[in-house]
Amino acid sequence: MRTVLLTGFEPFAGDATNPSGDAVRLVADGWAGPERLVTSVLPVAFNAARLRLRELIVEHSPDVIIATGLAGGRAGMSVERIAINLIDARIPDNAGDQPVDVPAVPRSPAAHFSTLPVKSIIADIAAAGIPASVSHSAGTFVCNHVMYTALDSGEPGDRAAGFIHVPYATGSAPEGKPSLPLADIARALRIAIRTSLDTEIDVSYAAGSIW
Ligand code: PCA
Repeated sequence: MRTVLLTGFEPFAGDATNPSGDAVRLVADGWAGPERLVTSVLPVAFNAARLRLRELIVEHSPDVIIATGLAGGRAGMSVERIAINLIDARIPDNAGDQPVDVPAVPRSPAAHFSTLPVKSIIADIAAAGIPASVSHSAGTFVCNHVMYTALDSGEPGDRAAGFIHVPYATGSAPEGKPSLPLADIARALRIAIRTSLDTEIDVSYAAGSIW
């Protein structure tokens, strides 16, 4: 039986909630298989998140890893294409660490591309009426670090791994910030899981940006 690992994050930066962790809990509650779904809400801390993710990978040998986090201010589901080997934390993480200008993993490649079917996921989420787009930067904070860790762990070809940033959830978004209902964020993640399991070769269509 194939195993999917889906992660979200706990709240950070003084927020009361994190829609990524909340949506992951919703997906876990409603999961009916047939694949095995393992979920985890990770700490927003560089070292602890990396350690926890690596433990989960060793324990469960997932075939698909979809890590998620909040990108407050983005308007829809934002499927990340690339993780870079760089930490430049603008704020301290939840453990009080604020590394600046250091590699995520010393002596590892400068970057890793997502091995999820990024464009198929975006097309399928959009077809369900939920806004989704490709992103070419997961930032330089804990989300990028977790995406890099997921892609830097294990032999390439073993599994599909990547990251999806979610917007604020309606009701907990700061004034004037874009949001989606939490139920739609969870629905989009369910679609991303199914598409990742079912797609062998990603579709190709123009979805890049000029700047
Ligand atoms: N978003 C942050 C870290 C945790 C989260 O949900 C990020 O984008 O790095």
